[in-house]
Amino acid sequence: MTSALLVIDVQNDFCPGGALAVAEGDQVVPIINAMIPDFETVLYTQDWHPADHSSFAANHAEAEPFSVTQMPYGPQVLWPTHCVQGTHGAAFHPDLILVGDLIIRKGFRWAIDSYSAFFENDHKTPTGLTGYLRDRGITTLTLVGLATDFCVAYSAIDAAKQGFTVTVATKATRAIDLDGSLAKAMADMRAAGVTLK
Ligand code: VGL
Ligand code: ZN
Repeated sequence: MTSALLVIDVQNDFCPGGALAVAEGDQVVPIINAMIPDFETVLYTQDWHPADHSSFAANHAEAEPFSVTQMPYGPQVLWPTHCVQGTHGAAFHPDLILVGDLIIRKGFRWAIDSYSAFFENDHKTPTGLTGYLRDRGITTLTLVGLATDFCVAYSAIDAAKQGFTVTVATKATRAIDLDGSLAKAMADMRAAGVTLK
């Protein structure tokens, strides 16, 4: 069994004071830092949007942040502008230890959002992470980071569907919790065979 730690979106905009702040988002940083030495391989994702990204409410006439719109690939929450490429908000939390083998950026195509580290929100366009992990002989993943009910959950479910053995270390995650999204994400992860620890 070769295992890796997959650190999801621990970026300034998801921490208190950020554009899409997750309550207590920064509290995962010391917990993740303490876990890192236990893993031979550490991978990170970075939400990385162009300023005109179609997932931003500001780029839709009269749309409120946190409303839902219909995209060609299905329903999409319209978010406050966040994690714009090259900005402070898109940078990793300054205290996060970056010892990584790989940083995978996602959400950089104007027309499509990407919550999952594996597939964009059409559930079809691959990021290449599956191939990377298989090539490295990695079979087992532990996921941590932000936010539990969006990027962590989507990544965990896709990883399980791709045949990886997946654990989410919930002490090292925090949630947005939009309209019951956390309870739904927990149920969906369990149904997909993800271990919640
Ligand atoms: C995320 C909403 C929009 C996340 C990213 O990292 O969970 N959520 N973009
Ligand atoms: Zn985003």
